[in-house]
Amino acid sequence: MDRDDHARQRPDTPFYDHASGGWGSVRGMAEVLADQKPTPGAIRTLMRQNKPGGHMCTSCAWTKPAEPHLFEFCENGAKATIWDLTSDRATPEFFAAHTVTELRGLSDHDLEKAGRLTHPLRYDHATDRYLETSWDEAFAAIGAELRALDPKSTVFYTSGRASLETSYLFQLFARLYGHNNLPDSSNMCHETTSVGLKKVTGSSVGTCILPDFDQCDLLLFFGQNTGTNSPRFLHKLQEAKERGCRIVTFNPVRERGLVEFTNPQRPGQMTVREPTPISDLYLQVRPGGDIAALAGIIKRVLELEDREGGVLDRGFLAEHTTGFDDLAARVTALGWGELERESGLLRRDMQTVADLYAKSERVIGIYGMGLTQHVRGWLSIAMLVNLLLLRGNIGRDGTGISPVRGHSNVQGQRTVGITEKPELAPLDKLKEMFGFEPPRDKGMTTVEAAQGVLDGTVRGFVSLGGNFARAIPDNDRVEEAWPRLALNVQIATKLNRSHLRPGRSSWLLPCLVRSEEHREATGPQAVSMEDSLSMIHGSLGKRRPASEHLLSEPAIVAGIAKATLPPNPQVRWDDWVADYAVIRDLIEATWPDKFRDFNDRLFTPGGFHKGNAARERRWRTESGRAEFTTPEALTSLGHSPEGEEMTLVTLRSNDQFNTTVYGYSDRLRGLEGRRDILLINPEEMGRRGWAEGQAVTVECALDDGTPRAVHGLRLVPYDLPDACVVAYYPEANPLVPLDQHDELSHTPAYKGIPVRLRVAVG
Ligand SMILES: Nc1nc2c(c(=O)[nH]1)N[C@H]1C(S)=C(S)[C@@H](COP(=O)(O)OP(=O)(O)OC[C@H]3O[C@@H](n4cnc5c(=O)[nH]c(N)nc54)[C@H](O)[C@@H]3O)O[C@H]1N2
Ligand SMILES: Nc1nc2c(c(=O)[nH]1)N[C@H]1C(S)=C(S)[C@@H](COP(=O)(O)OP(=O)(O)OC[C@H]3O[C@@H](n4cnc5c(=O)[nH]c(N)nc54)[C@H](O)[C@@H]3O)O[C@H]1N2
Ligand SMILES: [Mo]
Repeated sequence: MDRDDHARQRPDTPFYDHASGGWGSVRGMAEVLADQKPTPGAIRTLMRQNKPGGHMCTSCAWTKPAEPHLFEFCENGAKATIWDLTSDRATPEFFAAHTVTELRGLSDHDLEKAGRLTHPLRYDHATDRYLETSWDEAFAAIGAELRALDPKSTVFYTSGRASLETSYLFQLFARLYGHNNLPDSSNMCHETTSVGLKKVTGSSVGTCILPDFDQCDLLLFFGQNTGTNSPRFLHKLQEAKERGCRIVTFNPVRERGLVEFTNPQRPGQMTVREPTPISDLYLQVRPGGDIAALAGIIKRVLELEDREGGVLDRGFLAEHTTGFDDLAARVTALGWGELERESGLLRRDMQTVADLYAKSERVIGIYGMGLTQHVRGWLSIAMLVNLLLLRGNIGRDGTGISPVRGHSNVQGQRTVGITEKPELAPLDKLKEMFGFEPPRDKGMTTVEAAQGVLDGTVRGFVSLGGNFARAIPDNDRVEEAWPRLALNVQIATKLNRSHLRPGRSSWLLPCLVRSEEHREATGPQAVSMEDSLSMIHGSLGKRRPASEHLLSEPAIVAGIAKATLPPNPQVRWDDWVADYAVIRDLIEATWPDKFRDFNDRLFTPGGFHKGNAARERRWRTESGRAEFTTPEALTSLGHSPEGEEMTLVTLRSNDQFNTTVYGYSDRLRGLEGRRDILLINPEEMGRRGWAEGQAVTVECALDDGTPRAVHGLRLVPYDLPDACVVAYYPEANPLVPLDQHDELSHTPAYKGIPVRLRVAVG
């Protein structure tokens, strides 16, 4: 295979002319340091990041190894921590100086740049301002509002940062109060995994652990941007490459981190500047083309089996799987023409991957939002599982399926009962432990919660972190409807747009960040989280809090719960908040298998594994076996682009964490200075007679009676497949219809929206 063919970027489009990592990442950190002016000691705090006894990074969910590097943080992890430890403060004086209407005029970056929230705040309609309040007043008023509302008309949202301890209390509060409306950011993210992977393997999370990455000989990467979104993973990839592992990437965008990497932690490599090539083959699949690409690879593997034999793991197929014959018949009948058309790849490339796959003994499939955020995201995941199953690449050392999760504890929140699906929560156990009748009816997903805000059936919203109103599809429509809420409670660290459309009764409650000391009645407390590889870690914050008026998240959840619920001798909010070890005992009592000796094992270096049945080839599926899936469709898009229609992919830059915009440098894509841009292939641009820098209007091409447009995006020629354009999230979210989502899990189809472009007038 000719690496040059695939690893070289089109020279006539912008790109970052260096490897990821390297000096550029050091500069990236320096820029945020200059912007945020962190409080003294912040660098010392960074040195404790992701180390046993220290705090766990609030950025991505990539695992924290048992033997950490001296600097076990990356450019983006450092940015996240420095962002938390800024010396800027959004004080009551700041809010006195600005009406909420004025604040709505600020960008996402400038809102958070106002600094850490310092006091509990209440929205005052008369002055259109947030005013200082006391915790007692806030809890009492919120409790009274919640008691007056029908519990089923309220939503308790979580963003995937809150600890296992906080999350446990939050889900218990929701159920004691009377609903399962517990959507979380996962509903916009890896819910496709929770539902799709569970359907076919019986396990809702990935099967790999860290040592698997030391043994595999082939890694297949689908739609996960490691260099930006989980940069510490690049160290493992570099090691894997150095011992001869092959890496093949499927991604419409040439992401620098998967092309080559200079390790900023290896001084030698920094000075001689010889990057490690990462992908042996970089395949620019069409958005939504993964199903067809995988079908092509599987087709070729089956051809090899017919020709040479010994390719399939027949013993594994017979003992552990079901549905192989149907899959084989369907895939064999597919023509290369349609596979090339749907995937955007050449037959030759799919065959090369299949040949590599057939020769590899240990293969891992890795994926991110490029698979999950599509109408048939679940089927893309099922197709990747199909491929892995053919040669028994699940449930053996050095093999497996590895979704890379987003927020640092998003996987853990689901583990401790944050779910809108009652069948996934141990309701009988909760009933027995706390002496109440938990609600059994299905709760709302994120999409349903947003629809409920739009149609007025959702009356109260309690948000444990996050920026719901900004992160969801159709965000401008939902934002307009937001003031109709009777109650809006936002537990947050910094100001964002979800705080700026106050409902009748609106509260902004500031909390500690993870690196700060959580001092409660019995002394400083540790919290815990679960990473992408199902490892559970303790985290101890040591920094002095940004303000003496802050409370911890457990204290805030307990404060609201106590003010809302009737007394119950089995529910001892004060005792639990006084000593988080007691909450961990409750977690252990609820899930004894996963959390055995939780408190004793809290600071296990590298974390402790919660276990995974599919990893042990126990399949908790409907059939009791790993399930092959026959693809009924070859695209994960909900539409087939016709004529002038294109597919819009929305992406994160290297200078943001979700809706938190650190700055305007998307360094690893060679894009600097602005976010109001639309990436487009130069041929597409030329064909339409358009020029670089021209302003365009992007319209959603789905005709459901609701016009959706974003105006004034500047065209940037970029190395992309045909009929595909790329814009930043969350700016592009008004183009994403709420009802365009994964068929099974309802994860929004943020990566596959049909759009039309027209030249902006004026
Ligand atoms: N620094 C930083 N780190 C983060 C985050 C952040 O915003 N900033 N966010 C966190 C969160 S919550 C999450 S969920 C993760 C997200 O991390 P990722 O899963 O990497 O998510 P994205 O950056 O949205 O998109 C992933 C990739 O999918 C590709 N892609 C788009 N469509 C397709 C397709 O149809 N097929 C294929 N094969 N690829 C496609 C895109 O080009 C992009 O490279 O990162 C987490 N870590
Ligand atoms: N178009 C498009 N939309 C998307 C995506 C996409 O790829 N494209 N990705 C989706 C994905 S994967 C996700 S996960 C969602 C993200 O959705 P969310 O998780 O809801 O959003 P974030 O931007 O992570 O939330 C940022 C806010 O969290 C608060 N915060 C930060 N730290 C803490 C803390 O420690 N405690 C508390 N209480 N609050 C804190 C701050 O106030 C900050 O403003 O967005 C989704 N939306
Ligand atoms: Mo996410």
